Amino acid sequence: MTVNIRTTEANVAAQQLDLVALYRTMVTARTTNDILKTRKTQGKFAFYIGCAGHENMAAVVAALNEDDWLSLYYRDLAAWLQRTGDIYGPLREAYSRTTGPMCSGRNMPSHYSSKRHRIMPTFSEVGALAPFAGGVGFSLQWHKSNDLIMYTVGDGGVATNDFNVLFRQAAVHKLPVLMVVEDNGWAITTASPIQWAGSLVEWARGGGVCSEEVDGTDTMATYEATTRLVQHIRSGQGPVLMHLRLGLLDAHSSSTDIKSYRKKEEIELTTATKDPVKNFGRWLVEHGHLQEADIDRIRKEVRAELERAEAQVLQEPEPTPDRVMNHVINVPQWRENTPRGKKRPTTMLGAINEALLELAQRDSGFFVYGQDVGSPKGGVFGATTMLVTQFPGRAISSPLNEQLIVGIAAGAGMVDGKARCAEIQFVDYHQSAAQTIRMAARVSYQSYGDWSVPLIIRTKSGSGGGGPISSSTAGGGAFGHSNTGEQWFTTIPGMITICPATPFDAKGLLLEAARAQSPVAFLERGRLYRSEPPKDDQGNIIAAIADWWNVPDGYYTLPIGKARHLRIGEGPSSLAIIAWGTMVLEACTAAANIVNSQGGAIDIVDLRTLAPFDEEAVAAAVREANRVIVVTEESDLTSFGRHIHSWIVQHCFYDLDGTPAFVSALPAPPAPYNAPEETAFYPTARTIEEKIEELLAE
Ligand SMILES: Cc1ncc(C[n+]2csc(CCOP(=O)(O)OP(=O)(O)O)c2C)c(N)n1
Repeated sequence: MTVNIRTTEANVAAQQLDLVALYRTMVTARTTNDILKTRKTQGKFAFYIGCAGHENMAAVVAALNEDDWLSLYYRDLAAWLQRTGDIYGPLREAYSRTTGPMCSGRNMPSHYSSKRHRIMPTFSEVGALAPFAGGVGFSLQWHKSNDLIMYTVGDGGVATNDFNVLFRQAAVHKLPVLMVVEDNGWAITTASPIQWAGSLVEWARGGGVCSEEVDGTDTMATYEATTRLVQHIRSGQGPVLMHLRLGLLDAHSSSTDIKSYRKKEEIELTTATKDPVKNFGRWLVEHGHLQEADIDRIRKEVRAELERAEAQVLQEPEPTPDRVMNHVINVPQWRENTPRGKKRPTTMLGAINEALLELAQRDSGFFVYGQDVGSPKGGVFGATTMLVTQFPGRAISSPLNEQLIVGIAAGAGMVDGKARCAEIQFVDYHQSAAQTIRMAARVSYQSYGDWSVPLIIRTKSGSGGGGPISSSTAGGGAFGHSNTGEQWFTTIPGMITICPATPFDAKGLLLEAARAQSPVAFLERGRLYRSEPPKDDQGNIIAAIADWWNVPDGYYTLPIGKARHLRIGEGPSSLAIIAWGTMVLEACTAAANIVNSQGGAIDIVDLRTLAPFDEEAVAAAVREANRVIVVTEESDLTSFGRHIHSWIVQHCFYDLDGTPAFVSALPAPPAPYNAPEETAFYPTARTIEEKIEELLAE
C-alpha cells in the first residue's frame, strides 16, 4: 500500500503532501471498515467498532513527524494506516490472530497500538490513556526532544476525569501535547452538548491552552490547521487542543442500532455533507489531482488488495489456551549481590532517602514526582530531602491530583523503559488514580508483552503519622491517613506489591523495584518511618530482627517475591506467624514475650513482597510448626490477609494441627482518631500474644 509522504518539518507547506496517497489511505480505512462491519454481521467475529466519518485523522497524522508519539482511540483506523502503512494489522486483530500487531488477538478490534511505531496501547475505558499521554509529554520535555505526542478522544471522552487530568498535566507543565477532540456529536446515544457547557475552545483557552475549532470533514483544512498548531507546540509555546468537528456515518458500534436513537433526516444529512472520503475525492477531482474514473479505480484496487490480505490473515494461527498466563507480570530476575558499603544504624526514612539518591545517581532520567516532594522538606514525611539537596530538579512537586501524578510517572517510564517514582502522600488518596494504576498493570498482558509500564508508586500506608512505634497510640492518622493499601493493590493482576518492615529491606527492595518492568506499589508504613527495632516486655531489643536497622552505604538489592524468615527462641518452631510491615514488629514482640515465659521457638515469616508472595516460605513455615497465625493491619473485610489465610487452608491443610488463626484490625473504616477507639481498632502485640497462647494450648 502507498503510504502518504510524511512531513518532516513543521513548516512544510501543504502542497508538498502526496494528496493522492493520502486519499488512498482514507479509502483504505473506509473499505477496511466496511469489510469488517459486514464480517461481524456475518458472524465471523464478536465485535466491531468503526471509523466511518473519522478518516481525516490520516491528514492529522500526515502533519506530524514519524517520531511523534500517538495515543489513539477506537475510531482512528485512518491514523493507524497513515502511520504504519499496515493494512493487515486491523484484519488480524478483528480475526484475533496471534500475528496481530496490537495485542496478538487479546483485545477487542480497533485498539490501535504499536511500540515500533510509537502508538501507545489503548484501553477500552474511554479516556484512560490520557494521563499516560501526559507522562510521555513530560518525558519528551525532560529529554528536550523535538517530538510531541498526539492524544485523541471523542467528545464523550472529554468529560472523563482522565482527559481533564491530561489537560492539566499539559497546561501546568507546558508539555508538547496535541489534544485532538474528534467531536462527531455523539457518545453512543448521548449528544455532545451534555459533555461540556459553553465552548470547548474557550474552556481550553481559559485553562491556558491554545485551542482552535477545525472542520474535520474537510481534509485540507484539517491538514493545514494541524500543521500550524504543531508548529505552535514545537516552538515551545505549550500544548494545543484541536476541536475537530466531524460526523459519525455509522452506528456507535456493531452492538448499536443507529435507527433506535438517531433521526432518519439527521443520518441522511450527515452522510450527504460530512463524509470526508467523498468530500476529499470530490476536491481532488475539482482541483485536477484525479479524474472521476480514478475514484472508482482506487476504490476497486483497495478492495481487491484488502480481500487478498484478508484471505491471508485467515490462514494465520489463532491463540491457544496454553498462552493464557503469558505476560501477566514481570518480576525482575534478582542478581545476587553482597552489600559492600559500611553499615550504620538508619531509620526507614533514611534508608528510603538513600535509595532514591542511588537511583538518581545511576540514571539521569530518574525523578520522583508528587505533592510537596520538591520542597526543602522533601515531601510531608521527608523521603526526598536528600534528593532535593543533592540532585536539584529530580524531586518535582506536582499539582494536588493523584491520577495526574501516577500518569506522569507511568507515561514517562513507557518512553524509556525505566521506572520513575510517583509519591502518593497517603495511600488513601491513591483512589483517584486507581484506574490509571490498574491500566498500567494491564498493559503488558493486553499488548501481549509488546509494552510494559515500569513504575514505582511509593506511598505512606497503615497506621501512624511517621512517629516511633513506641508511641503510646498508633499515631492518630484517622480516616484518610490510615488505610493499609494492600487490599487494593494485591488484587490487581500484573502489579507487584511490596511492604518492608525494616530499613535494610526498604532500601534493598526499593532499589530492586526500580529494575521491575511491572508497576510496583511500595507501601511504606507510617509507624515504621522512624521506628527503632522492637523490644520485648522487659525492654530488651529483639536480636533476631535488630540487625536489619543497620543499613549499608551504597547500592544493593534484595529479591522481590522472597520472604524473610525470623526465628525467635531456640529449637524447633512450635508456631508460625505470617506478617508484613508494622505487624512484623508487633509479632516479634508477642513471640519474644511468649518465648521468654514458655521457652521454645516461634517463627515469623516477614513476607516483604505481598504480590507475588513467597508461597514456598509460607508453606515451609507451616510444615515445620503445624500451627499458624496470619496477622494483618487491614480491616477484617475481604483483604490480602484473608487471601493468605485462605491460601494456607487450601495448600497446607494436611500440615496443620489446628485451624489457622487470623488476627486483624476490626471490620470498620480505618481508623478512629481518639486513642481509646484507635487502640481498640488495631491489632497489637498483646492481641497476637493472646492468640499464640490460645493456639499453643490447643
Ligand atoms: C470510562 C468508560 N465509560 C463508559 C464506556 C462505554 N462507552 C464506550 S464508547 C462510549 C461513548 C464514547 O463517546 P465519544 O467519546 O464521544 O466517542 P465516539 O464513540 O462518539 O466516537 C461509551 C460511553 C467506556 N468504554 N468507558
